[in-house]
Amino acid sequence: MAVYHDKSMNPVPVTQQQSLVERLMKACGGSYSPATRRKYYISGPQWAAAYQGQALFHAPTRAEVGYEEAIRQYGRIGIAHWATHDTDVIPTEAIGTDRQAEIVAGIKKALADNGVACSMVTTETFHHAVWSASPAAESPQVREYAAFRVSNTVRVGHELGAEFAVYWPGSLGYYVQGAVEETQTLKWYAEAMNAACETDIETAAKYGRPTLKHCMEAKPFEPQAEILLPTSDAMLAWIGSGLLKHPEMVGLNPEYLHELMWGAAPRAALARALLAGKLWHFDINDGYRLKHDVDIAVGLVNPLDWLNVLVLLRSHGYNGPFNLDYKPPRTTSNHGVFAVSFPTAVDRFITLWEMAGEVMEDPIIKEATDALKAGGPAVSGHDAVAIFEANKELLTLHELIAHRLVQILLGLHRGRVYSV
Ligand code: GLT
Ligand code: MN
Ligand code: MN
Repeated sequence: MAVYHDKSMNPVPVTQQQSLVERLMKACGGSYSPATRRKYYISGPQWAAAYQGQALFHAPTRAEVGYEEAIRQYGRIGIAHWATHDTDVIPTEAIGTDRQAEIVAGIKKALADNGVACSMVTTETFHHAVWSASPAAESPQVREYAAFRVSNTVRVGHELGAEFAVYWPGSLGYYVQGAVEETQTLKWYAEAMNAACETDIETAAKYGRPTLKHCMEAKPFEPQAEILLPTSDAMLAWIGSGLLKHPEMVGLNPEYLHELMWGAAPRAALARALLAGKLWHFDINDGYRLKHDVDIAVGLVNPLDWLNVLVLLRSHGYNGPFNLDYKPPRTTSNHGVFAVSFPTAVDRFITLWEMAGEVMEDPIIKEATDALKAGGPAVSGHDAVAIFEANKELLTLHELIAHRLVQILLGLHRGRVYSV
């Protein structure tokens, strides 16, 4: 019979497991203070804190976490902003009722008590059975209900002081081909966005606030098999298609992993959004190419790519939210969610942000980049071989820059040496 218990290992009593986690967290070398963390426009979604570890093939491993607890913990950690779906906090049947008003009042109190601000609201248009044929379904009743839901979310957003509204059309698509006519569905979906923007203009005037920034979030696959707006680029085309009454009110909320999932270079996708003036909100997380939406915390899989993403954003003055849209793994306990998962995600982000600043000031990278831009000596005429020869040696700098970026990531520029 197999021996499962190795006698040289001491089982860790249940009562000592949390303190072990706390001690090893300290041994990891400390953390940023809540005051430092609050300086960044970082938001914690209600659904990330509340995620219970469930999935299609996975039963939940954690207990529910309500908004009071999530907001309290975010405030304690120094995550100064909170974001939510309507139905994360308001049961579907209470949407638009007096019960909603009571819940919203409770949320306002929790935010104020914990020094947390609501940055973003989003409408759940994917989970409930009513969305089974998408929010832009053939049925006029469904579409009228979708317009009501997004408009209601806009009003809740103003009530809570949000700046952004996010839309994730993950159910806008199909499993079986032929029944859904794509151009019609995209037009109907635009009608919902138009309703949200019109409600926003009215509501903002009533509250004396600026209108919200309406941000589209793409995901290439899941939950529908085929998705009509699968990438940020597809959304830019839809925003500019002429279907929207207020295209200037609508931008993007790219998610790092959602771009990686379809095989894109997230940094290039972000660059295209920047050029279009539409990079307004950013969901930060990590994961793997061509896999499902694993929503791993920022920097745990692709820290070098993340460093490069942040160099791009820092050098273009991106000042929108960094939304921690990840899912604490189902192996992390309720205690671990707020003792390890969120603080470490925030601290990796801040470290990578700081390192991006170091990259931008690094004299080696700077000199190499300037030399590449200066190019080699002038060549007369259009002699391709001569032009190549004049620049050839400089091009080695591409690889040197990549090496230097890894050195910065590994801390070699700050004292780590090759020999041990
Ligand atoms: C859902 C999705 C996320 C989106 C949310 C916004 S919904 O949790 O997986 O990536 O950001 O509605
Ligand atoms: Mn997201
Ligand atoms: Mn995701």
